[in-house]
Amino acid sequence: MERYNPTKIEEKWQKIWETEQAFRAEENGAEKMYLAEMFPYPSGAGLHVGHVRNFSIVDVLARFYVQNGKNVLRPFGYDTFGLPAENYAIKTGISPAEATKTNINNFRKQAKRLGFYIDWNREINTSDPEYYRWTQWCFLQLFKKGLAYQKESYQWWCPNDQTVLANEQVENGHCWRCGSEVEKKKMKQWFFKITAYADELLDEIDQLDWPEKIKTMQKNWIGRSEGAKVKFKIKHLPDTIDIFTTRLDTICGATFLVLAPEHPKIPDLITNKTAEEVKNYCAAAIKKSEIERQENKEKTGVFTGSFAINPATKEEIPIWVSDYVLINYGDGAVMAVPGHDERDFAFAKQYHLPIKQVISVDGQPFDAAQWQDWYADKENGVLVNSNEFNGLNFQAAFDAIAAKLQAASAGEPKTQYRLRDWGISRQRYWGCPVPIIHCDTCGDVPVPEQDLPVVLPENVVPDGAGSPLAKMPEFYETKCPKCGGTAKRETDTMDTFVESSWYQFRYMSPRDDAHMVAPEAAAYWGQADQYIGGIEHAILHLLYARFFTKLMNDEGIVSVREPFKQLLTQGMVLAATYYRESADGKKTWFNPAEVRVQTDDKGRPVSAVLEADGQPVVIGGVEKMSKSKNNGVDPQTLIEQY
Ligand code: ANZ
Ligand code: ZN
Repeated sequence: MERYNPTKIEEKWQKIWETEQAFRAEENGAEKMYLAEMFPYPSGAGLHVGHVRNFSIVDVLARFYVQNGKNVLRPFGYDTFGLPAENYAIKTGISPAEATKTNINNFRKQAKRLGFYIDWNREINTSDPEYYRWTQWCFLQLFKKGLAYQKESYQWWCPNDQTVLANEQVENGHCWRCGSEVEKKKMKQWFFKITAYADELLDEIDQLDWPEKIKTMQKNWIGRSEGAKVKFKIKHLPDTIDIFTTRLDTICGATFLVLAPEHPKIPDLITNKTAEEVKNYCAAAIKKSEIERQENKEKTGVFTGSFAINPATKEEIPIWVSDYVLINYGDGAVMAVPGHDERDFAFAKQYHLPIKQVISVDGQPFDAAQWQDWYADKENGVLVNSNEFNGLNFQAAFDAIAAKLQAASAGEPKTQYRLRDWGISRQRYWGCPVPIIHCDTCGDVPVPEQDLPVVLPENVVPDGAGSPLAKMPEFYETKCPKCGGTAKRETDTMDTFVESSWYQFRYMSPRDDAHMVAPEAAAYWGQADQYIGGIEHAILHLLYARFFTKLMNDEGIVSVREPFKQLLTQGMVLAATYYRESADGKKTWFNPAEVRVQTDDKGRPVSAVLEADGQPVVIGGVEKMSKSKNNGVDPQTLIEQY
């Protein structure tokens, strides 16, 4: 029998598919099915088998639904802005624009060779000015509504990549991309007000046909906490320290306040006697990573020298500073209740501060010398040592205390989120320019819509030392659109996650030069019915894409409020590893393609030799494909073989 010969057969059909545009999608009124993968970053290495796996799943679905009479849209594109392209340019001296072109051509060729069901008429590339002009246009709409704004704040700074990172891009105190330990730096940055959508982003998760695990990750990321804001009057000033607490019921046990070392009111609180010690403490603490500060180690801190008044007891309580309080959460200050919060307990022990019991559970004996887990029990406790609130349970106490504080304008119920506004400024070259002009007279002036896009200069090879745009007068020197005076163009570019937050809608009308998304196309295609990609995007990308969908829906651009109806997260592609170990314990890894494996009668590997010398190699574990283990497989060889 003749063996199936893919090279002979596929070439013929791939030509026919191409000339007949067999995979072209049109808005034709038939029942639609919109399928997409998370679009790839086209690296110089070409397609990885992980890509091939991802795209193949979408391919199978596309062909399945076509056979079932659906009008299938399966587009394809490239996520081209960002640090990897810029770092590659620094290394090779080839501009990101040029490398991107080459890499896209290679990716396209490989994807065509694989014969994927793709509507090639809809190809998009996010670093194409025809694409990012709409990112800029969208930015301007957000700016008008106050949803894009600038503020000075402490930012995560990656010393290696020389750029600011979003909260979401810091993993355990390290840069998500290069792994360097991050620092805090005070800078003026652009933000998107994602927190304005926190409730909706949280509440709508349950309606999504997504893996439970990812839904939970998103919920935790948004992190809604119900509690209260309380104003503690500063004893010697006509001013207050505001705090956020989820345990308002324990307020009569608040025996001191603790401020984050970055707290803006610290200078007003220090005295001649405490100034130096407080300043030194704060300077050292600010340099530490958030993870380091939250670790359960011995607490450190300093007394500011000032006192506040507990609004519930009218007692004078000392104001301290400690690094376990974070500036980015709540009000950057806590009312410390050492009797019922374990961290406050440890702090009070360390500095001999008073510990007061205000919650009792079943009359169990309270011992201020030793922490016990029931001290933190919110469900079963009733109030003690709390004046008129004695005997109340959590909810009753919360309501009564909140009412009393509210009447005295000293506090109110408050919902706090872990989610922060999305910092989108990057002091990097290879990204979408922020379409703002700074004028000394008029302030931040939006670039007029008819002047879009603000084109990123393409012939630039960054050197890794700061933003190249900030060193290019031909880019930043401009005239104010309002008063005509000399003005300076913004040189920050946007986080690449901005581009990938809305591309799924651009696919609907990729060549429309009058709309971000053509209204008829948006109405017809709605949302992606199925979206497929890596688990590594469970939080960042998917949350941002959901946020953008809501923004675009509010602007009347799209007809839906969620971008992806169903989500499938594919796993990692794994492969066997093979190695030899030298006498000093150094391992050399061999690619599976260089190795010949002997198997038993059940097909299980028993031994392996290196093809080149016929000598044995050790069979290692099956692991995620990586350069370090040399177990990657080039899809090209598989294409040729199969
Ligand atoms: C008094 C109290 C008593 C608290 C008690 C807890 C237990 P979640 O649930 O994460 O929202 N807190 C508030 N702001 C903080 C900050 N910037 N840095 C560190 N800790 C902060 O946590 C809310 C609780 O975390 C708040 O309630 C506050 O301590 C602390 F028995 O207030 B609590
Ligand atoms: Zn002006």
